Amino acid sequence: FFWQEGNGKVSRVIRIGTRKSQLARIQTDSVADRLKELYPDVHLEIVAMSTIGDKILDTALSKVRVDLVVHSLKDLPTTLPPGFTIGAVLKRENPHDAVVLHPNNAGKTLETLPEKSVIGTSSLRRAAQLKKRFPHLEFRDIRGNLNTRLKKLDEKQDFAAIILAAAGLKRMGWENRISTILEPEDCMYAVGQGALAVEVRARDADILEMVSVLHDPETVLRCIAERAFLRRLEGGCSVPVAVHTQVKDSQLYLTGAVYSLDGSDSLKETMGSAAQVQRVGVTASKIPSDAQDRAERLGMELADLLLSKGAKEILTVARQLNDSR
Ligand code: DPM
Repeated sequence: FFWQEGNGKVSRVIRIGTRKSQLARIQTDSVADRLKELYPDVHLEIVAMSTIGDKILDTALSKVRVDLVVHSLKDLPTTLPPGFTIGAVLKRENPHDAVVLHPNNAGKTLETLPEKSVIGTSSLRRAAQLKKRFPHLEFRDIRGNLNTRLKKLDEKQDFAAIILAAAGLKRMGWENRISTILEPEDCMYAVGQGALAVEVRARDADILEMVSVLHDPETVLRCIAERAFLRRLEGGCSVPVAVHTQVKDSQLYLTGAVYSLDGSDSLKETMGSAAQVQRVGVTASKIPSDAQDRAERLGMELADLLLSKGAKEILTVARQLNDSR
């Protein structure tokens, strides 16, 4: 796959797959821009795919139609299909969730919204935590991409507010719609939230080497611990599991929690580890491997602690109730 410039110079063509939503395009463009800066001689081609879904994107990768795909890390399963790996995890945006109010409620907070106000979210994780914390509110599903959700909020009277990841809002240029960023005491975030991941074929050594410079070491270690925690709990991307990670004085701290659907039942613990296999699908050869091992072990040990206290039962019930809705 080579490209001949007008001047006769031949450069390699790298094909980047993206979904068609505005957020997917913005995320893909931001990674493409970084790669262009780093490798001015490489010719990048962005291939928009109408078929939605991570599985289809993996198919696109496996059929050699594209060399890499940019994802929100939180949408990637903790075990990738064989042959694929996460070649880069970029510096995390603000990982917290944000409240976006209906224009009629300007100035309000979740606390001061009237009794029975309806909050839109399809995230079991957000609903479970916020139901417990703000029992006067009601929670209903809201679906569609970010553009659709904002429209549903603003143009109808169905929702008093919706909850979205601050990172997605920022990337869309809608930071001004954020009324409150939720503190971890109110709502902890999803595993990998706010970080972008570059998925590549594990055997494409050149591509792996090329994208690996995009890795942000602190984000990588935090996300390895978070993903190891989720994988050990056997949680998919739609279970009421939440995390919070921090690097302080070279120590990595992981707080993890599981919730029943209404948040009445929950388990939450924190563990620390010195911050420094295929680790939950991430390949980062320039980040010390013992640091990655320790991050992975931290995630697994925290999950084992919660499992010993009954996390499995809470998640099994939550899953069954959710499936029967
Ligand atoms: C996953 C969840 C949601 C997305 C579940 C969760 C939110 C679904 C909803 C796994 N993926 O967070 O508990 O609100 O009904 C998604 C968003 C982003 C990536 C949008 C968002 C952008 C932020 C990022 C959807 N995936 O969460 O507001 O890059 O982390």
